[in-house]
Amino acid sequence: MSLMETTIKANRVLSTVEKLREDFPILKTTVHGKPLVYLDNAATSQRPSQVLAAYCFFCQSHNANVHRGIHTLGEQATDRYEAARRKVAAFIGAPSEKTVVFTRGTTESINLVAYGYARKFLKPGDAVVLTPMEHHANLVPWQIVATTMGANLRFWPMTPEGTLDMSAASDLLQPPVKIVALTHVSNVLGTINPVKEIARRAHAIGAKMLVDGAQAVPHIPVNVADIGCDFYAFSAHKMCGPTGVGALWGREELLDEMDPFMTGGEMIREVWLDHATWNELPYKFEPGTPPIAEAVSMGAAVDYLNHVGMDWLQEHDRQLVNYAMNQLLAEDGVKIFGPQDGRGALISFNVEGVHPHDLATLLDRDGIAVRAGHHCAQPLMRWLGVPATARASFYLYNLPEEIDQLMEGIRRAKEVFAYAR
Ligand code: 7TS
Repeated sequence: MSLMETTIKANRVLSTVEKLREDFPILKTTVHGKPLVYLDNAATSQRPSQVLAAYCFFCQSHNANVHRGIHTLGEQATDRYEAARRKVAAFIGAPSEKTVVFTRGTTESINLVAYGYARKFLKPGDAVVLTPMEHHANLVPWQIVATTMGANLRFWPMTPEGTLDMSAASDLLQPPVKIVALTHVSNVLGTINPVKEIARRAHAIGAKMLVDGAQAVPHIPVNVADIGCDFYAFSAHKMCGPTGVGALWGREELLDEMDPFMTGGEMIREVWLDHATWNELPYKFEPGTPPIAEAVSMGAAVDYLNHVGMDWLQEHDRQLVNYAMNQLLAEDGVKIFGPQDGRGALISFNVEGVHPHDLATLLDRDGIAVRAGHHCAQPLMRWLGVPATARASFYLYNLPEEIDQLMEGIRRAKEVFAYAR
């Protein structure tokens, strides 16, 4: 591509961002008297007016419980809840909407597989393969289920730059491995894992594969059929949607064989005093009153991301991350964690002589929101040899100027701490 074409493309991306920012009322907020610079999108993203309006409209016009009432509002609520499921299913390339279960989010989706599938099918001596870069949500449920079932956990070795060492695959993926569970995109390293290749290799030994897509679905076009995995988990609140809702996609035959994780109303077909039978998919896994307005707004978030365009979003993320990466690499005393290329829309880093918590506190005074801490990945922090990192994470409304402000904030923090020493 010529320089001119590149510039035109970059300008188009920028003017689009300026327009998109108008959709996010919170971006006009000030923090400590400074305009908000929101760089904590990997923790949760902001919501556009369209998604907020969808929530309000549902509550004002169609609020009722779902799958129960013969009355008009009940039918309208059910129609909208099921329409949201169809949107979510189409967004991730799910072959059937029956295979999309609404949950409270990624954490619950993974627990559903660990308790509903693994606790039923794992046998003593079986193994579950995980990676050291997992969020606790994709580690602790497996620890508990493996202990209960007498199974073992195996961990995929990583290269020094924080990618999976693919040369270890043949040794690692051997019977008695029954489940491989890994993140699509690391919430600390930004690493994008080769999930398609790993699914193929897992299936070659008869293992099932779960992908934690919490950091992927908001940022990259995801197609579960193309990946070829067995389960895929994600949350609405990192993709312009509300908290309290997310989804699990699973292969129909596996969801059929699985036990329910939680039981009660709605997930049953028939109940006697001493036993019960289960409802059809996906209701077997949706006990009680679901997060109805939240699911409807998750559907609105999908509409919004489709309107923005996932290909555009991916390119925008790539430009922002490259811009931030180049600046951070050029800054004295900054150490970056994770691969330099081919990464997701976030960068974890530390500044020499400044604790990440102090850095985040100083940045907050300038209105800049970043996360500092272990990012719910304590084993990964040990692997990195640090107690914590700072992390800047980007989304569709972030601008290069905001990265410039981050860099200025980092420089000010360096000065404060040089002076303090
Ligand atoms: N998996 C990954 C890869 C994540 O990044 C997160 C949340 C979860 C699972 C859990 O998602 P939840 O919606 O069920 O909470 N990650 C983060 C983060 O990096 N900072 O705050 C939350």
